[in-house]
Amino acid sequence: SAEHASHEYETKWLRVWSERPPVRFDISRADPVTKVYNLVEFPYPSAEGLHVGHVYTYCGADALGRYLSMNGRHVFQPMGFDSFGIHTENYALKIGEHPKSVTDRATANYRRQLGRVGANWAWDVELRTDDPAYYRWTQWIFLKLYEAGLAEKREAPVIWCPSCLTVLAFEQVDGNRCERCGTEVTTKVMKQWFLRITAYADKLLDTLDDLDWPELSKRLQREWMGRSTGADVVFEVQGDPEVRLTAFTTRVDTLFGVTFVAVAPEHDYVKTLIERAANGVEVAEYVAEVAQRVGADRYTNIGGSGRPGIVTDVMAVHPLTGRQVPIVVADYVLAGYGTGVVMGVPAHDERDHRFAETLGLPIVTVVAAPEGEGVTDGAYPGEGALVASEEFTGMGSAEARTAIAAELQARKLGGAVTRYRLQDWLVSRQRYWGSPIPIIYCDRCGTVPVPESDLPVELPEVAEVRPTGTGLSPLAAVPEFVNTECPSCGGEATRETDVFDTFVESSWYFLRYPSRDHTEGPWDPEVTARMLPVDIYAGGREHTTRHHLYARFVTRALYDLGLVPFPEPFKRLRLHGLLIKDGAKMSKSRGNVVNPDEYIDRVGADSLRTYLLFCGPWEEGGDFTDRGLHGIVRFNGRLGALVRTATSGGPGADMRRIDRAVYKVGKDIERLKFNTAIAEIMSLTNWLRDERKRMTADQWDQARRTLVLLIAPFEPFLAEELWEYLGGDYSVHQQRWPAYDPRALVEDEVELPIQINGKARGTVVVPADSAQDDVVAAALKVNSVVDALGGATPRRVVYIPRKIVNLVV
Ligand code: ANZ
Ligand code: ZN
Repeated sequence: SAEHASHEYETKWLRVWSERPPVRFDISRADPVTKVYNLVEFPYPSAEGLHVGHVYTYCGADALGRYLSMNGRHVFQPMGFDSFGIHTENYALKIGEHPKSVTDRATANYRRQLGRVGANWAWDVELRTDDPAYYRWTQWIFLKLYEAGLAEKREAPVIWCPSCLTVLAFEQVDGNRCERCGTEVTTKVMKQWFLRITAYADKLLDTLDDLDWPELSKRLQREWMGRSTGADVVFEVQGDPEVRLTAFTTRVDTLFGVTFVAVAPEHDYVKTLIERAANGVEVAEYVAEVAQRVGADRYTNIGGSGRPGIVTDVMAVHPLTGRQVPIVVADYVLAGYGTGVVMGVPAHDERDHRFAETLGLPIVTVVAAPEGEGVTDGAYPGEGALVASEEFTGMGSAEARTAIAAELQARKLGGAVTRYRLQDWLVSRQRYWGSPIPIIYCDRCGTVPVPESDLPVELPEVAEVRPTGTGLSPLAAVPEFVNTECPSCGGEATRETDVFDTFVESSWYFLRYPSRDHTEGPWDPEVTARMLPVDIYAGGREHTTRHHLYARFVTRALYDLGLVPFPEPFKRLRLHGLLIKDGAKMSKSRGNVVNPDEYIDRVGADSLRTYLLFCGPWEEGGDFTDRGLHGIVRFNGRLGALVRTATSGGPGADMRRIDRAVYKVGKDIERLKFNTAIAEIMSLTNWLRDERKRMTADQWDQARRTLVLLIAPFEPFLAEELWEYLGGDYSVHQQRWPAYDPRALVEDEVELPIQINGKARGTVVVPADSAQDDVVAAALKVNSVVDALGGATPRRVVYIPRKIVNLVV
């Protein structure tokens, strides 16, 4: 078709560029001042191939990279594959193929697609996370964290995906569904490997402010980590001197209103309750019921299906009054937050109120609502003066919080604490397609890390990779893998059989790219010092509380261990907006997913790239319509034809319009406002078409070269083709970004007559829209005016913009 013929040159230039790369990044010569580490999120190679959302991210980053490169920066733009993980494995299982061969095929397809897009990837350092040469170092990093006490295996309530048959990290649950497969999750108590990200909560929170990141990312990370200052309150248990239940509260001022103590169904103490309570059987049934129950209400207690909880006859002792209150098991208490125990204050907390009302527990008001302040759902959650609170009565809430926390502290029954919503990062998975966790268990020596010289622990090639659902990974059924020798005593020992979640692999991949072939360690310290941190990272907002957070944590921990010389991995983070198709979210079920291959076949990569960046502000997203895309195809046709038009040689034109465009396009690209940059190029193109005949031959030559340079970041193929047509040196991508004359940015200048007391005394040339003060200052420097004034200062000024300035003395 005509459309097809119009972009045939793309294939030609791909070939030429691969034989003679126009811009090549030389790591050995990179210096920290001129290098730009321009990182994009690497994809996991799925069977569906590259998604247009990837292309959207990548062409924005590539346009910026090409622009910076034309401005003399050395731009490092690596690409790789996040090739381990449940996603690939689930697909492999579905089609009955081994994950390795699925991954190989998908990776090859991605590489082909990524190539067609025309981005300037540093393919010479491509990496794959399922490569033993890569995950060897993932294991190494894990062992460093283990030595530092930041990795531990412990029993805890964890989230289980009944379809993926593995545990998940808290971060991998979206609205109570598994992030990978969409199935509703349940909870289980299991022994798992955790990375202690909570130990870094303060550091990760406190350094957020200084990052050049979108405010949205900072806010979401802050909320996710959820620092909350409050108090721990210890309740002793009647008749069980061994046990102390610690509740976390942000409202210790309401302590005298406690009428029950609620524990999470997964809390350790529930086992004892089942034995001790008169209704222990009922408690056991309830716990089993909650574990089976799925749905958002389990975590938010909104809508609350099923019973809200069970009241027992086991009593807790109030730490200040000594009064007894019942211990209850309630589903609204989360096992993973705070201490998993809540002091129930039904008069002042809505959830406690609902619970007390349903189960007939007393409600005791201890904070007086100020006149006119509303009560919601029966509770008054606000602050005020304390009532019925012994010696604290009459104090305001804030004052009471300090005083009561101090009293608890003095009695060794609690005190002020800071807690976080953030939980430790669960990294073990009961699956096959991941890096083995480099740990050995020995009956005599306990938990023994695999010695560095034995890394990597390679993932064995096995035929049966199906998850077992028993809580053990398929590797547990491979005796040759499991049975080993204890590195410490040489006796019989067994290997850990769980594998790492893929987020562990992606938490450090950016450290590896510049040192990809380094074999002495995960990175070459000398190269790292020159190449990192990442200067700009482009990606999606779905990673804010997962990948971006994990990468910050791992980098920070490595920094504290002296292994990298910087605490933050990504100086600047930029997130692309959501791309929609014809006004609707793209999804397979709607059948409106834009397939980049199809579109590149039809209109070429240049038009697709340019349209993606034109259809909306990159950071906000845009609406992709085929009509809009064809507008770009037609524009490219007109632009090509215009550049190929010779001039007859006119009398000469005012060329300042071009300087202004050069300036604006550059500024817009720097701010990632690609859409307005492209709009400016379009407007310039129209102007050139109208003005061409007036230009001299030299002017026209200059003008069309400039136009071709301006499109180079967006349309690398068309720019190369037209540059060659104009007889430019190979390649357009080795050219400098055009210079502009800053004087041309000033819109028009005018020559103003200067009068003194109504008499003409000279003229001054000023920008047309100058302010009065600037005009007067300029006028007072004109020789004839200085003479005429003879040292006098004007009393009054009459300034009519663009017309006249009259000085009255
Ligand atoms: C008593 C109380 C009285 C509370 C009152 C609130 C108002 P943030 O700000 O999110 O940290 N809480 C503590 N641990 C919990 C858990 N594991 N599951 C569910 N709820 C839990 O919230 C802290 C408050 O959430 C705590 O303060 C506790 O309820 C509840 F008038 O304690 B409060
Ligand atoms: Zn041993």
